[in-house]
Formats: sequence, C-alpha cells, structure tokens
Amino acid sequence: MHPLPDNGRNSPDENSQMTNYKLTYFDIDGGRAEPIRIALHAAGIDFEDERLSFAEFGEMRGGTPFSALPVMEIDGVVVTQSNGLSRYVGKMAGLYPDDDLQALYCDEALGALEDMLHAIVPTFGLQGDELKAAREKLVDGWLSTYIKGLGTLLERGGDYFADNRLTVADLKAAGQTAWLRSGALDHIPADLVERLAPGLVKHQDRVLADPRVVAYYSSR
Ligand SMILES: N[C@@H](CCC(=O)N[C@@H](CS)C(=O)NCC(=O)O)C(=O)O
Repeated sequence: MHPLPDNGRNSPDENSQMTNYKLTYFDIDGGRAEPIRIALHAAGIDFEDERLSFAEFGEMRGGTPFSALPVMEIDGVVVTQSNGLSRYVGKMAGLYPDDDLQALYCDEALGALEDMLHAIVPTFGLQGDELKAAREKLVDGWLSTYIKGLGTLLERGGDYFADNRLTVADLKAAGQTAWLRSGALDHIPADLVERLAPGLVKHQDRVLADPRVVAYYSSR
C-alpha cells in the first residue's frame, strides 16, 4: 500500500490513494514490462515486482488471462496489455502527455513498437537454416520498415516521440533499440538500427541518461 504521489493527475479521493500494485513479468531488465517498472518507480509508487523464470511461467501459463505476461494486479484485480498499463502508470508518473494530439503521437509510437515485436516473435523457437531465413526475411522486410518508420516518428517529435519530453513511448523505444543493438538476436545485424535510423541510437542514449531512468537502475 502506498500513497499516490501528488502530481495533480490523481483523484483527490482518499480511498483511491491507497492501492496495491503487483507487476508480474519475466526476470529480465527489459521487455514489455520495463517501461511500466520505470514509470512506477518514477511515480514513487511501491509495487511488488514479481519476476518469474521461464520455467516458472511455463508452470503457471494458464493462470494469466491470455497465457502471457506482463500482468498487473491492481488491488487484486488482474489487468493485462503492456501498452495500456504503461499509459495508466505513465499518467501517474507524469510520463504521458495531457494534450490529446501529443497523446496520440505517444500511442502511435507505442503501437508501432508493439507491432515490431509481433513481427519478431514468430522467429523465436526456430533453429538453424529456418531461423536464418526467417530473420533475413525480417531484416529485408518488416523489421527495416518498422525501424525506419519509428525513426520518422522520432524526427517529427524531435528529441522525443511526443510532447517534447520523456514519455512511456520513449521508454519502450529505448528498450527495444537496446535489444536490437545488443546482438542477442541471431542474424539481425547489431548495427541495423544505426544504419537505418541513427536518430534512434541517440534517442536511446538520451533516454538512458534521463534522471528518472538513471534513478530506477540505481535502485535495482
Ligand atoms: N499484447 C500483450 C502481449 C504479451 C506477450 O506476448 N507477452 C510475451 C512476453 S513479452 C509472453 O508472455 N509470451 C508468452 C509466450 O511466449 O509463451 C501485451 O502487450 O502485454
């Protein structure tokens, strides 16, 4: 239980200011839950950060509404969908635009980043030549389309995707840029983002240097 921070975005209702949050995701510093974790920390909200191994998730998979993570329990009520959760927590953290058009830009980036993940995920579990062919097809096709498109969205926004300031879209983008650049994905060149949308690389550095992001990782 915790008092929500007084950032002018919360209901003044006394009851709404004592809420239990439990976020369940894999035990990785990244992925779909990371923007939610960072935003919860930035909002000063205590939460239970449940981290499951892949084996543990395998055992309880059917226990989540869509057999997937993250899930968040808000006073015991289970809620899914990472982008919706990022928006919800982002509003409490001051990491989501108040202006409707800027909110649309933020949502657009969140949606495109999610689509990019959905293009990559079907290659998980493939092996050998099959994996190589699928990943090369991605690099020649959809993955490059998404990277270039996200670079264009960022150019429109300037230093950030929306509202000229850090939002949850930037947190999600920086995580995915880091992942693509890490070399962890076989047959996806680690310099692909740099070649197609160098602005996203500078953006990743900018986001990682933000005091709220630095404070989150210092707390880990
Ligand atoms: N639309 C959902 C997608 C959730 C999702 O696919 N999560 C992945 C991990 S990031 C998962 O749990 N996959 C289960 C599996 O691959 O078995 C969201 O954004 O939260």
